[in-house]
Amino acid sequence: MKTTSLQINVDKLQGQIVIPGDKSISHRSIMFGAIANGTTTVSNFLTGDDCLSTISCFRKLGVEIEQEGDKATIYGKGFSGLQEPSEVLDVGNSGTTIRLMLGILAGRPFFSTLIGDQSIGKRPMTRVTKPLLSLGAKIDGRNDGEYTPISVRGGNLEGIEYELPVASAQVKSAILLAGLQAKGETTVLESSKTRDHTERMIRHFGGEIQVDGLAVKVQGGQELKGTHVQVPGDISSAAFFLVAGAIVSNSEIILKNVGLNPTRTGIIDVLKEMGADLQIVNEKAAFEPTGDLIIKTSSLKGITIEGSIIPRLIDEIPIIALLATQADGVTIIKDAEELKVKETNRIDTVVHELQKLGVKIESTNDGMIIYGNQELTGGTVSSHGDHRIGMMLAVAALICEKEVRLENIEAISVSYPNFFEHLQSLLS
Ligand code: SPQ
Repeated sequence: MKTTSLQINVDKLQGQIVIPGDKSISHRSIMFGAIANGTTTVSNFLTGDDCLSTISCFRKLGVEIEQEGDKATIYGKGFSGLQEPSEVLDVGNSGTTIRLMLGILAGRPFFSTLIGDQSIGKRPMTRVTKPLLSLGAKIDGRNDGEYTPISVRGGNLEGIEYELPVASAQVKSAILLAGLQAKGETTVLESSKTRDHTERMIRHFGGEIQVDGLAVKVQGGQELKGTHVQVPGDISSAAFFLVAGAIVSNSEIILKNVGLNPTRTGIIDVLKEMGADLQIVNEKAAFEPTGDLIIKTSSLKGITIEGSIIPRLIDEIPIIALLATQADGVTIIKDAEELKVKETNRIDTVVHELQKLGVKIESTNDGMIIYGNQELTGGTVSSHGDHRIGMMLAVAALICEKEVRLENIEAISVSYPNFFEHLQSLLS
């Protein structure tokens, strides 16, 4: 576990960053490349640890994948080309890998076992395994199937209609991936719209999917065809620099090639509602839309964030909490219980770590209350092995008065391996 002193008390951030590939889309580019027939090429693939875990799992399922830097080529042979693995599939720290793979493996007539790191071992899996069991897969795991290790013997699936008890793109995606291998039709009914990258990928790979409001339907037995995937920059990574630019004095940052899928842009809505000086330029339509973002030092006001916007910014709540410390007035975050089952309990870790820096912030059952106009002091903080907490604390340090030491800094490479290089480029 590495501990580092962070850059503090910065007087400006200036420059331009090309945001690395989207994590959710990079995972799916490998998965869809593997289950499609023919060759898939991927550009701007994210080389974060999580996406490399996805590649390693599919290689163990017999899929030939070449990857060099941000380019990947997958030689897919369809669902039936996946082979029984002779080793356990290790997803590392990646919830997306394990949950989406469960959907794929649910339809495969062979035995496989999935494991992950300590954090994965605490994340709930019955939200995925329960609907997959009703499609007909045989799945078991520790604590009645709730936790890893999880074993799957798949095959002979029948389509179902399933109402999601939680707003989760991972659960929706797992059911759709199983549904593609099931007899008949599979319908997922969402409670709130979650990120729709899986739906877009199905179409991009030549499949059909119907989306009618919160109802998503796929027919089983479709053939997907290999294609090219241009991964946009990750708005969840851009969020750290959007907030840094807004809260550090004398700043102007240009963020290039950011994914602007409307199911992910809650952070932009929040920044605008809080009064940030944010501009979107060079918007481009594609299977995943993109644009460039320009953020300048801003005067902010506190707001309440709740309801259907929450799934559109769920991964940005740690950095939004920091943003709110610099706003005029109180910010309240509600309806965000899902934060408790991420890489860490992100309500507790955000509140405790920011308190260590002298911030006045309180946790609630489903979110937090953050007081504005605060001066941050300094201290020793920890990522607790959670990449988003680590990056939020590194941005917090920029406005701290005294030394800040960050423990377990290496977690950041899960989603943003060159985060510190990019931050450094804005300081010089
Ligand atoms: O992959 P993992 O570990 O679950 O990653 C996180 C993150 O912060 O990077 C969550 F901890 O993102 C999830 C996100 O919260 C990625 C994701 C996806 O790609 O489908 C969906 C969201 O999770 P969920 O549980 O709401 O479906």
